[in-house]
Amino acid sequence: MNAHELFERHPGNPILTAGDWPYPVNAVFNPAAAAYDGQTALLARVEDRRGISHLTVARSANGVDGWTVAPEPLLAPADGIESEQWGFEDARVVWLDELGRWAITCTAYGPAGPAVFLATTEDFDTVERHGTVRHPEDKNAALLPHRIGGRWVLLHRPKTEFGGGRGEIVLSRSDDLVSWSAPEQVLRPRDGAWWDSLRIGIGPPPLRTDHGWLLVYHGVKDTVAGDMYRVGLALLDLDEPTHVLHRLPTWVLAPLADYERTGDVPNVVFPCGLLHDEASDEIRLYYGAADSSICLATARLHDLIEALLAAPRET
Ligand code: BMA
Repeated sequence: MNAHELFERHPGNPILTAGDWPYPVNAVFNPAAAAYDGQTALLARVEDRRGISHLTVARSANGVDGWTVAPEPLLAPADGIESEQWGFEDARVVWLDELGRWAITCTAYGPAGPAVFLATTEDFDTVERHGTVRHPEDKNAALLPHRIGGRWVLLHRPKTEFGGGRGEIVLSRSDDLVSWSAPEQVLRPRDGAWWDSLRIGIGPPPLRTDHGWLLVYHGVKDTVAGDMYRVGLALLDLDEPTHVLHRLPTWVLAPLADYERTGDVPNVVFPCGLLHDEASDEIRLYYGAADSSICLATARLHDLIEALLAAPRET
């Protein structure tokens, strides 16, 4: 593997597969991550053998192995609700101090297309459903952990003819997590041959650092062999997150390992979870590989910030 990559794959990858599930499933991938109760909790996307996804919690003391997978989904499509009839996908989880709860943003998939769905939990055992917060087509959403200028901020990726048609990252603001302002542009796909030229979307909820919000995002390029999903970094202004301070030109993680190149959807690395350990400065990035398994890559936050601060604002 490339010695110059900022992220290092865990030697135990893939750390979770369909075979680890206590009931029959097709694939487990694209997990959200939370440090909860002295453990790592992952909220995995689980695709069943109909092709419909739900979200299930896996817990581990060290975040690497010894996982206990819950016997029941935390969030699964309810009978009779059309907007979620094809499942819940790709969760992001963030702790909201003000509410004393974890916010879960995920994709609810139905005939109108993918929409952004909000739920909250205190313990990853039960959820409160808050419903659709962004209508189709919209996905890849996460809240910032606290209000900015008195308002909640949701990063998301609409794809409608009225805005965001190019698959760009935007943000919307809310007083109450119910009504949302018109989307404001944050980061756009690059042009032409760039690795992130087809569309982009956030990865995990942005991490607050002294230098700005660390945004880990996925970028897609269309090739004659199909779409290629890679991972990049940007740094957003802490007080005005529409303001991009720096954006790395090169990707930081690409599908190179066999388990990323081969699977239900080849050539996909898709991160939805990030944990930072302040004592060791380790960043743990939890990602889906080839829409088939759950993997872990690690880096030092210091190295990521150093690389970003040396990068231009936009390229
Ligand atoms: C995106 C999302 C992800 C998936 C990726 C690759 O559009 O649906 O869930 O991992 O495609 O198939």
